Amino acid sequence: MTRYFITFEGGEGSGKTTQIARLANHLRAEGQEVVTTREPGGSPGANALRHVILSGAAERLGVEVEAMLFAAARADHVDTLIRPALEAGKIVLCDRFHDSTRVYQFLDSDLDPGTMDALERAALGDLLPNLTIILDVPASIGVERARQRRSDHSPDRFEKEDEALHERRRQAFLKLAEDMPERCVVVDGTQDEETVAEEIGALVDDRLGAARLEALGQSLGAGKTGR
Ligand code: T5A
Repeated sequence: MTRYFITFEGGEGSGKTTQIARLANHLRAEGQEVVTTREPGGSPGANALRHVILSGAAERLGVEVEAMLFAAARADHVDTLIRPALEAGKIVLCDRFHDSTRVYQFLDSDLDPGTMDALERAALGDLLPNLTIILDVPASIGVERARQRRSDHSPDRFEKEDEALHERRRQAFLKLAEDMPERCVVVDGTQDEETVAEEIGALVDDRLGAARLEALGQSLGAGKTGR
């Protein structure tokens, strides 16, 4: 069993949901226990807040309150679903996580960066993803994909924002990857679904192999000192 936490990030319609489902199938076929989840949401408490946030009901309260609501939803999600699943040795795949708050709530905002750090500490404690896959697509493509998919309902709080802002968010995700190359890997989401899935499958197999070797090394080291 390999305890491992993978988050998927990127703009609207970048293919996160599609690729999480494919990666979960790939890992289950290898015999891994996998939990898939998403934000905002993923637990009963967080799902209640998802509706408040995405309906736009909280928008008039301002970006700081929205950031707090995302953090509150995340705290519940982490405590009731993510941490227990990891402690049980499972692989958790999460559609958006704290990097989305960094990009959506803090980009272009005059919020104090200290607020962001404090909210992250409150929601995450010492938990960080082992790997973050950033699916990169130009905003024009992602917005169009999201528009086609939702044909039967109106755009949510964030989908309705203009394309230039979505493109700035894309650049902000790329900057996160540049700043944290160990954790964040950018995958070209404009490729066809199958090619993206193969690239992600190979990347994750590699990382899991390295994590298992490291865990083995640690347990052998502990065995030696215990003798
Ligand atoms: N938010 C979230 C914040 O502001 N702060 C936060 O802290 C958090 C956690 C969540 C919103 O909340 C914001 C960000 C978001 O605006 P959501 O409804 O959960 O909203 O939606 P998103 O996470 O934005 O995800 P989407 O559902 O819009 O897109 P996905 O999951 O990236 O894309 P997916 O897989 O659904 O694909 C979209 C369409 O494209 C097709 C699919 O078939 C589908 O029709 N597609 C492809 N087409 C061509 N080539 C490919 N490679 C394709 N892959 C998928």
